[in-house]
Amino acid sequence: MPRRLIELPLLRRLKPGLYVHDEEALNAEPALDLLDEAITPVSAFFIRNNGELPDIADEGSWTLAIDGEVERPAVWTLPALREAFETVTETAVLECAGNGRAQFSPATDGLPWRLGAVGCARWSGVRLADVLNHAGVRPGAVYTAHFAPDRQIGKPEKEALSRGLPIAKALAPETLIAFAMNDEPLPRLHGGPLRIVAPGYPGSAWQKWLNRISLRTQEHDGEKMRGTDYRLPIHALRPGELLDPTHFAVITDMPVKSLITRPTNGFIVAAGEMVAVAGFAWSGAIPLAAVELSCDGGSRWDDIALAPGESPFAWRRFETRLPAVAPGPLTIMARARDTAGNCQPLEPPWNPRGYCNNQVQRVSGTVRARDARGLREEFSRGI
Ligand SMILES: Nc1nc2c(c(=O)[nH]1)N[C@H]1C(S)=C(S)[C@@H](COP(=O)(O)O)O[C@H]1N2
Ligand SMILES: [Mo]
Repeated sequence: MPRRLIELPLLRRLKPGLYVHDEEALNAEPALDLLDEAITPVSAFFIRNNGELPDIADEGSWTLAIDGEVERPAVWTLPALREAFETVTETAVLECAGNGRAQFSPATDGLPWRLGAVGCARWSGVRLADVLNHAGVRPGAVYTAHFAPDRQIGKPEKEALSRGLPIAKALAPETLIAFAMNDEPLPRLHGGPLRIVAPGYPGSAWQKWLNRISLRTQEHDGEKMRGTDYRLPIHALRPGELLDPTHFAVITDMPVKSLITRPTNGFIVAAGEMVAVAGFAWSGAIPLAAVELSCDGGSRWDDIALAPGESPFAWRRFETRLPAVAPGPLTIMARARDTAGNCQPLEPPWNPRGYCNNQVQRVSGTVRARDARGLREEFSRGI
């Protein structure tokens, strides 16, 4: 067995409050109240690995090779890369395409993520475009291919993941080769020393432990780029329908979505009190337009103010207080909409691998009656 980058007890110390789905590859997501901050701290950020964590003994000898359809192939050391290009910082949401998969019915293959495989961080690095332009992009280049040393569990000859980007996204100003997260050196668990940051694209496109970029004349067909992996059916499929992988397309821009981070499921509030409701909304390429809340199961939706985002790819905060009127169950729902009119659906958009579930989230709690005893206690406490 290769030495593991970190063992479970250390992960629990580094990231307390994360639910660990899978101890072998270390896949873990936070409870939603840990996400109640504009910038997700590293300690609460989910981790997703398709294989074994690579054992990176010596960061000093790390190199990044640029080859394929370029005029001048290059090999960069970390200091040379940082010296040659401008460092930029982009605040952006990173969300796993499988976030919310557990809510699909019938269930699909894949890690049963709840709603926590998402976070918003400050990513610093160099623009991928600057590095590619320095190498000279040949006219035939249409796609990037990204490589990393991690391997599938128990299969040292098989790459864990090798994905890429359409050349337009690779050359877009927001796309980075990042070496820092929240103003700290990029942690190994999050792909340090170097990772791709592709704002608005699914997490799978954010290659960690990046050591080679190759420009290609066709869509990259590396590990987890083919078949139904990180791909959606072009036409809606019903559960059980026969799958033809040629009718699937690579997931690019993520759909509009929102997350209520406060209160959490199981909340209890006394009748007549106010419930503090807060969360975030975000989208992929199409800008966010609005967020609405409903407290009556979706009959009535009320617009709620959205704070400005730190950048176009950051999530945006909403915060309000709702009166808990009648005793009984209370369900709060949030629904985001983008400027093209796309809206979060009430039912999950089913697909065979359970990707891109942006269904409206339901947070349920109880409004307690203010009984005589409660009132007496409040009286004795002088409230
Ligand atoms: N080398 C490598 N990069 C990878 C992966 C991986 O398994 N290996 N997983 C991808 C997936 S599916 C996601 S969602 C994100 C998760 O990033 P995080 O672990 O920093 O949260 O990393 C992506 N980059
Ligand atoms: Mo992912």
